[in-house]
Amino acid sequence: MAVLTILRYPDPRLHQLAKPVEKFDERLRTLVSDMAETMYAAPGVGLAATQVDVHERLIVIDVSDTKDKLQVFVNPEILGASDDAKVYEEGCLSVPGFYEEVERPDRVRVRACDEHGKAFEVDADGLLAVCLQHEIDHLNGRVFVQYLSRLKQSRIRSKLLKSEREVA
Ligand code: QAP
Ligand code: CO
Repeated sequence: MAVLTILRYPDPRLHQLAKPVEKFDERLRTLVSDMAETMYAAPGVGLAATQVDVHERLIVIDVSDTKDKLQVFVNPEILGASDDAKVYEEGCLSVPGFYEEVERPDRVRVRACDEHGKAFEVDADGLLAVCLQHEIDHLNGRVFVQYLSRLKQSRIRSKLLKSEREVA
């Protein structure tokens, strides 16, 4: 088990398109457990492989209060989304300290595989629906700040670049 390094916006690697997972092997299961450990350590509710610089279609999510309900989505696909949308205040482990309102479909139906290659489908609403859409965006190279105005994006970008310089 290992806590992995999380890429920070505006790292260009956050905009890479992730490739489908082809082999459901021990390497994949080690990555799943390292990503789960990384998410719980943060702490966060969701993490996409892209955020740990692995450009494969894999997400871990735990939206439970007790933090004991890990959900693994390999090669997730959005099959359908509700017409009605909802605004949610989102954050991101790759954009630490920033929370902004984003509007997305209220409910989504997602098909994925677990870490053993077994296919399943979920009808998600509430936080799980937001989280699935946010994390699938990461796999497609999209960070939630890209839904904000150019002005907000550039403010967030320069504040994070400045805090990186201060740490160095
Ligand atoms: C994505 O985000 C998400 O800024 C997961 O300083 C967020 O786990 C989906 C976090 C909101 C739905 C709603 C953020 C931790 C965690 C921070 C996260 C921070 C520390 C974000
Ligand atoms: Co994120």
